Amino acid sequence: MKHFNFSLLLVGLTALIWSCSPKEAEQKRPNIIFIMSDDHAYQAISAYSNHLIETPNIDRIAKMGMLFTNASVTNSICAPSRATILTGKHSHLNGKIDNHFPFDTTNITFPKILQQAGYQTAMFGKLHFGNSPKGFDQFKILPDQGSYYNPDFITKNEGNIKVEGYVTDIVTDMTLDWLQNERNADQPFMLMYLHKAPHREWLMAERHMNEYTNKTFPEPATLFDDYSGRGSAAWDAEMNLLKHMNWAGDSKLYPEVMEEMGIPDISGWDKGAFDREVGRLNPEQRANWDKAYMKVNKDFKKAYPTMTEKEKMQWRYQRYMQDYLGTIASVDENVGRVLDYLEANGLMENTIIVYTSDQGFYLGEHGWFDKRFIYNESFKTPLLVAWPGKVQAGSKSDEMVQNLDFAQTFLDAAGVPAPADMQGESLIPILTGQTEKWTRDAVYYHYYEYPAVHMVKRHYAIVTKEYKLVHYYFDVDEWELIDRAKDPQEMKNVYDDPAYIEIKKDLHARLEKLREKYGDSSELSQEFIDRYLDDIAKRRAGGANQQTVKEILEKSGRKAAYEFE
Ligand code: SGN
Ligand code: CA
Repeated sequence: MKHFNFSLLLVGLTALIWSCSPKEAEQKRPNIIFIMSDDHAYQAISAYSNHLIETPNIDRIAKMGMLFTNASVTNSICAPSRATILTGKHSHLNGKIDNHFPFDTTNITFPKILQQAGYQTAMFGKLHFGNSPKGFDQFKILPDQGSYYNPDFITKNEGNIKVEGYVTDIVTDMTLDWLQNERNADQPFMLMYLHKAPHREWLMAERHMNEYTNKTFPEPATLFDDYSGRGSAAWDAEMNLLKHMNWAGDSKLYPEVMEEMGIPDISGWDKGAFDREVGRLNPEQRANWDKAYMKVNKDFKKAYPTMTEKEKMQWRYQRYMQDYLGTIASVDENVGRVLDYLEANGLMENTIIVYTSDQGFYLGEHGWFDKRFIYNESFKTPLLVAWPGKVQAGSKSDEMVQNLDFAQTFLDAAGVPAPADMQGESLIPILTGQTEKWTRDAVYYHYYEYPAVHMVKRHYAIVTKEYKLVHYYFDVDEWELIDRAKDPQEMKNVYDDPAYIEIKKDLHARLEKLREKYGDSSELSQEFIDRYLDDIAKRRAGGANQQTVKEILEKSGRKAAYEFE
């Protein structure tokens, strides 16, 4: 009912605003292109640092506009981040707390509002909601996680289709085709161009395989972290490159090579993952794939029998980076194609171009891959925004902005009022150099998907520019305090250090206030926990080890009444 009233009000308001002088107003309303990749770490964008890869095209956006060095997410995992982006609300309010439940499409989202306000809307690529997007005039999306090779798409007008080729190129072709042939020049547009890459299992385009499988990358300083300075959450997580990464599915060993070398299947879906992805290639594509990866396998067979544990870790890191960064090479090229199109067609002038990721990612820091944790590499996310004429070229901001802020930013840019219950803040003041209007000094974080794949414990936190105060809960009750300035690599929990008594007190009080402000509470979390436990029973915890899940549930005093195989 609340939503219905709001929509009516909105239609009325926008009609009022745009009826005065439609022509003039239409010209002013900016187009919006929201480019998002999946799991793209800021460490792998050269506008942030070029120690791993050059991304000249993504960097063009920062050169034309603003680079955010302190952008973060509210819940570092795929579908919840996307839900927060669309709704401008924290997970506990939009209901999408983890990857498991489908998104509640009755939520008010900024695309729905912009569509009602006269924007032409389209989405291409990965959504990962378990249902189709609402508020879009056109969409072609990948089902669930999607595939890298010869991917399937769910489309608004053509049903389900399979397209031959490489996913990053195809999603871009669809985007360019829409810009060229479907875009209505009389309307402003809001386009979501959403890459699957560089998501696991990191499969690159044929044209990059030879180059990237032969590259060597610098190791992060914390590759051999033993987690001794922190609590049980870091210890218990299953994200270690050596211990938890699949040898076939991730590192691209042929299943028969694994067998020959006596390497066991770690996750239970290792060889299946290899077949699922590589098995999609047609014979010609497969022959090209083999050209690069047979060499990788041959070299490995020679080296493996005498490798130390340390060398195995190093090998896995190199393999990981080769494939992960190889997928980013295609993302960068394709972002370049879209920017070139905008330039060639006079669309740069009045278009907001955003490049971001659904969250950050560990590239071997702390010995990890994946995300979920509040430690910097996955809490922070890349954010580059261009808006020629409005945002100063080559500018930078270290303000604590979040994915929570996109909805209100876009509505603000379009001159459309945002619903009062959206929880972000418009970034327009920062983008246009009026930073004195930006007052946020802390952000709130809450991660829920546990017990589940990668076993990162539930936690909520307050983050300021100086500190992180984190509470791990569910089957533990542990607090962590990180001094961000003194310990940028986040190796030491100083919660029990007497030097931090006052700081701790202050942060606890501020955390409580933030939880109140955003309407999060233990009671609400309990409701979600119960819902989640039901889900575990049904879905077998999304790849997590069932024995571990059972033990965790028992240990935390929660029912063991569920059936486990
Ligand atoms: C899959 C991946 C996980 C990943 C989740 C969530 N395993 O389960 O490593 O954390 O997706 O990723 S895989 O072997 O199937 O790739 S998310 O980006 O969708 O949140
Ligand atoms: Ca993701």
